[in-house]
Amino acid sequence: MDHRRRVTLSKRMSLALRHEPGRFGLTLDPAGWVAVDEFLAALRIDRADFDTVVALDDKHRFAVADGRVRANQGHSVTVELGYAPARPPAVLYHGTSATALESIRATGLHRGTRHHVHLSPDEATAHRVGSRRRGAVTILTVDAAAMARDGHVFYRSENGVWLVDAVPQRYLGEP
Ligand code: HQG
Repeated sequence: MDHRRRVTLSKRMSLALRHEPGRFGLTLDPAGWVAVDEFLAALRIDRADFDTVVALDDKHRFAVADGRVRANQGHSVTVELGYAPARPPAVLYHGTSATALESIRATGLHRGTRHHVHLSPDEATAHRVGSRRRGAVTILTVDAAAMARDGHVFYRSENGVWLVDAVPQRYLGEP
């Protein structure tokens, strides 16, 4: 399977597991899992292709365990992922488009349609996240140590993305 096909399949799988399971006739359990067999039938993907996407996905977006699959993060549907609160590194990063900066400076980072604000452990990752947007990329630093001290709860997804409810503007800076 070539790279393009893998990306296409990964996007469809993400759509089904994060945002619109109903569109594929699927129901996720409360933690976001669905049986692999059911998932493959619903998306009309064969097992070998599925295994390839899961194994080679550049961000390890999918977890497979006990015959079930789920997305590690990124949901807009309600799920309880069950990650334990975790102590973040002192600084985390957020990559976004330069055009969002003014609004972010005014109101902080909001989670939008997703469950959490997504933060990256390093600038390079944040840059890749921000590059999904049009135009120039901006990297913001997040004073995670101060946030944690002030009682904000952080989670780290299975695939290394840091999650938090919101980032008030006073914790934001520039690298
Ligand atoms: C922006 C991808 C204006 C925020 C990535 C972002 C990530 C504001 C956008 C994961 C704002 C939300 C999540 C404010 C936040 N004013 N804009 N006050 N607060 N924003 O896609 O972080 O490839 O929901 O900066 O790698 O871009 O899907 O979040 O640009 O890990 O696996 O609102 O999605 O992973 O966009 O990306 P998103 P994100 P996958």
